[in-house]
Amino acid sequence: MGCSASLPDRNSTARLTGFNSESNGATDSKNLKVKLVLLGDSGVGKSCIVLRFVRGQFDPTSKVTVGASFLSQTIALQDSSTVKFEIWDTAGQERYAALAPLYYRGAGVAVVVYDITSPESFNKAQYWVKELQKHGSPDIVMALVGNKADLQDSRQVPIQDAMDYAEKNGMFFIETSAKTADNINQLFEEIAKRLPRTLSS
Ligand SMILES: Nc1nc2c(ncn2[C@@H]2O[C@H](COP(=O)(O)OP(=O)(O)OP(=O)(O)O)[C@@H](O)[C@H]2O)c(=O)[nH]1
Ligand SMILES: [Mg+2]
Repeated sequence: MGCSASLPDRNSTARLTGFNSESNGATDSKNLKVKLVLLGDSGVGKSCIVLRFVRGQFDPTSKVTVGASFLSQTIALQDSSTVKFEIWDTAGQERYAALAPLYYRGAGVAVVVYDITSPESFNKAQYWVKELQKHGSPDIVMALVGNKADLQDSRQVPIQDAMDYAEKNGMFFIETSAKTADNINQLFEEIAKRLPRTLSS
């Protein structure tokens, strides 16, 4: 079973918006709702990151995502504010690349994922960053994520290269492991902290 295949289809409840406050449309900077899109090469672990974040599970036999999958998760921050992430987990296979704009348009957050054992996936991540810079929302919060950090012995993307790239492009950077859960919650918490608080619906 794939990391996304076990998730319920909640497309019908999706709202294709960027930042929004909750509470029936009233301005409420303490309860944000944000559309988040995951982009990156096939096999880097996007669906596994989402499954780990939402369900606390890992699927070593994860199958490729077809089209995209949607699910949501709300987190509470230390200041008692909440952020509801409406997550679009896109398909990384080349044949689905043309669909990506449907998911990143209007997104308040983009999480661009690569695999630390794959330089090709790091190149692909840079392609997505450029694409977002050209066609994404101007105020989009972008995170660069080096996944599979548990595979240190097979590392091929130096952490410094990724840090430098992220800094140059104004992105938040973190290495994660969906397998061990390392830094998965931290990724979403750090994104939540970086969201603009003054926007109303
Ligand atoms: N070792 C290790 N393997 C991982 C990790 N995350 C995912 N994997 C494995 O990588 C493979 C691909 O994971 P997916 O989450 O399905 O990849 P994806 O990015 O969603 O791929 P597409 O849906 O095709 O875009 C699976 O075999 C996972 O078990 C990780 O953190 N560490
Ligand atoms: Mg997937």
